[in-house]
Amino acid sequence: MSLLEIHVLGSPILRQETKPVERMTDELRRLADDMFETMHAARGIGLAAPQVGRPERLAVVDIENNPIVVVNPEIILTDGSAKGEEGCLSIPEVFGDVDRATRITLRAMDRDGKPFELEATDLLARCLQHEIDHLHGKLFIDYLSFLKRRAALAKWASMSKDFPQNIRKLPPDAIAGRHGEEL
Ligand code: K1U
Ligand code: ZN
Repeated sequence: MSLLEIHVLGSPILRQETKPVERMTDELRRLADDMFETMHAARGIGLAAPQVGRPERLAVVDIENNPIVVVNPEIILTDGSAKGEEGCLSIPEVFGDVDRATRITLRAMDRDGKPFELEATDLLARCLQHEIDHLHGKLFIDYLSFLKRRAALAKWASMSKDFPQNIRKLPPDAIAGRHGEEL
């Protein structure tokens, strides 16, 4: 497996619509594996293909040791709503509260291309909505009020120079187990 580079705010691919996956291939399964490794190394709970510079409609999430690959995900039901804090591996150290559905049902393909439906609540539902937004070029800062978005962008402006070409390279020693322990 390999650590992938993460595209950060300012990289055009983060604002592009993704392309539906027609058929799962070994190459896309390898991409999903590399995305899990990158997400764990960055201490994240989700990662979408555009964040690693790929145009496919594919994302991974892992909360409490429950790794899930979603390919061409579609939310078919939502219920409830709650505000909760979000971060983004493509906008490091910027956080904001976002209103999201507290329960969702989604339809997707798994890493073998098999269709499935998943009901998710709370943090898993929030994370899946965040990842599906990435697949449509949307970022959590788009939901912030004018003032909070301006503050978030000001914080980002002070940090973006640390990411030449809008690329975040994780140090090789960032590779760690799922709970942060060194291997
Ligand atoms: O897609 C991403 O950028 C990953 C992002 C997913 C996410 C986090 C929080 C709420 C919704 C979606 C992250 O993993 S950010 C880092 C993180 O682990 C985290 C940050 C804030 C709250 C909880 C977790
Ligand atoms: Zn994100």
